[in-house]
Amino acid sequence: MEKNDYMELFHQMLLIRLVEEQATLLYQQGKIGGFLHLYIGQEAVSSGLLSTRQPKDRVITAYRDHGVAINCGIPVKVVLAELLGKVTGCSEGRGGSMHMADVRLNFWGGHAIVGAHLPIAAGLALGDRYKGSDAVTICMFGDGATNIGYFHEALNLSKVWNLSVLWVCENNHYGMGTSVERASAVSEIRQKAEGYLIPNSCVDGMDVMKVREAAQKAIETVRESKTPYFLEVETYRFKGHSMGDPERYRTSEEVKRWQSEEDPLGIYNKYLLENKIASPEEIDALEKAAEQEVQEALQFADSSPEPVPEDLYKYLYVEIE
Ligand SMILES: Cc1ncc(C[n+]2csc(CCOP(=O)(O)OP(=O)(O)O)c2C)c(N)n1
Ligand SMILES: [Mg+2]
Repeated sequence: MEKNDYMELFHQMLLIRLVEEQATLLYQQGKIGGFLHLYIGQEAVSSGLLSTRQPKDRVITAYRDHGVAINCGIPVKVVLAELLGKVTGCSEGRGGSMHMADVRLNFWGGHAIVGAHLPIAAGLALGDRYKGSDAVTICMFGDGATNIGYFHEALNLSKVWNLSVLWVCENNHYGMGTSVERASAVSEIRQKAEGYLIPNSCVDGMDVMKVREAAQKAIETVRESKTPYFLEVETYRFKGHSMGDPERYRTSEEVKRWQSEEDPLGIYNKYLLENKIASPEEIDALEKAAEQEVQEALQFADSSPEPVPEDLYKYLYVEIE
């Protein structure tokens, strides 16, 4: 990795943190409709994972998707515009928080139904197999999704058909209000992949360098072996499941401990300094520039127009020329 690559990784994580903090304020101001699931605490997962993908590799995720969208290359101003329901958003304001997508960037969304995008990932990979492409489909989902039927159907088919899917479980220890231990018969999630003879491993998701290394290996294993692989990433969400979660299922001490000892931005900041990759001044400058970038993006999103009512029925059907 060159110095620029290290700095870009920090930049990506910072952008996600800052966008999510802005989203919190915008939601409190009533400017965001529907639900809002924040990625704060999990920045190192998608930043590390997607820093190693090739443009032909497809990405698909659940509803906690703002960070994934940014890592896939959707500009911050376009993500914020989508959150505000503006026509300049990546789904022209029709998708909102849970339905970020841009297939030109090979980002296949943002899906609200728990587990339902796993069979779609299998389908994307089946399409690539037909075309003779060596692209890998990277499918991200939560621990909760592994208790859903779709998960088992999709893993089974990926093995039966030898599909090039990297299954990535973001184990943040909780579903909507239930811990893994209470909801899942198997609390070491990666064991579920054993049931389908899919090779697997687990990595610390708070350390972006560890995620990157594990992801690089996993993606190349899938590309070369043309069979699925399962990567469990252990992480933690620092905020509630969505806005307005009373969080009765965990203690504030537990949350504070993760926030102070396991902050992915803090861990990577320390890594950059200790390995003399960046000076404190360079890190400060990067932080200031990212803040400025997000402020400008916010102005763009806020001043963008809303979709017009006449376009309400647009995109219901494919228009054939
Ligand atoms: C099929 C289905 N059942 C229930 C829900 C309600 N629901 C939304 S998120 C969620 C929990 C999912 O947890 P997990 O997969 O661990 O993802 P996380 O929120 O932790 O990222 C539930 C039950 C849903 N969206 N879809
Ligand atoms: Mg979870």
